[in-house]
Amino acid sequence: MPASRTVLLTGAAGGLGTLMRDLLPGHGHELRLLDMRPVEGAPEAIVADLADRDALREAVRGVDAIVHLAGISLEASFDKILAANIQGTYNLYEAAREEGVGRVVFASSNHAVGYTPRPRGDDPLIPIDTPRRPDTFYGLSKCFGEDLAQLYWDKHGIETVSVRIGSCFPEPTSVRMLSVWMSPADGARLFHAALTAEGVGHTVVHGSSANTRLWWDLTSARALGYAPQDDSEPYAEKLLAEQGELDPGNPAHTCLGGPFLTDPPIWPY
Ligand code: NAI
Ligand code: 15L
Repeated sequence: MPASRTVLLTGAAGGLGTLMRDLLPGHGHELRLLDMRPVEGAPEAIVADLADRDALREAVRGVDAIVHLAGISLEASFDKILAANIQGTYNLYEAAREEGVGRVVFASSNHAVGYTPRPRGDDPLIPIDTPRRPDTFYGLSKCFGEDLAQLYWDKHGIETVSVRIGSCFPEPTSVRMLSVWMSPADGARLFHAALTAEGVGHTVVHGSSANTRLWWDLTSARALGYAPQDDSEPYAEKLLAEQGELDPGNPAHTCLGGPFLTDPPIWPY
């Protein structure tokens, strides 16, 4: 696949969308923006809900690929998750199919497998084929998105890289995040690799930096050409001094999904 030219970025007004709006053009991608909210500083952005199938069809027309970030990004009621993340992602794939878009990068999440115990000591890293163990309706919607991607590859030939993102923020803010943090610059590197690698079919990858305290295996991401440059370790001393080591007696500290395991979430995570 040639370096992609025009990419539709959904969720462009959100936290990750704002970071990627700045960073992806540096990798040679020209962005078309979409969100249900206006995108600050981008009056040309398409303001549309994922429920609006006509607007989605128009939005994807002529793009080479889609980076799909839009949706509810935390736990919510099943009805809300159903509308935005499940029906909305289906609507977007249908628009892609109707308009002949060949590649999607889907923002999946660690919460698709959030009940997976975190490795301790000499335990092996969590493999990419670890069984699904969603920790929320939110995580369940990411499982759906990954399966939808597989269906649209097998049945319609639309390729997807599903990125199970750890925590992509400017800095890690918790001891857990030392293990799952993806720096914004590495996020852009990974999305770029996912947009341009050849023959991905449907590939699932873990999305994080090359953290010293990594919990999961990055092999399938590296196979796309992703070469992470960052490590959360410089933040470790300060975060450990503030929050202490992870506590095996705290459910939010025992599994990959951290605070999403508890209701309400345990802070910090
Ligand atoms: P965010 O909540 O900041 O942004 C999501 C954006 O989607 C918002 O701007 C919102 O207006 C838009 N949106 C929500 N429902 C919509 C709808 N029905 N139609 C159109 N737009 C809609 O979330 P963030 O952090 O930017 O995450 C982006 C994506 O990456 C999400 O899908 C999230 O689940 C996923 N993700 C993010 C992680 C992170 O560390 N930031 C970790 C794992 C996954
Ligand atoms: C996610 O999936 C969320 O969208 C994000 O806001 C963070 O909570 C992240 O996971 C995380 O696990 O830290």
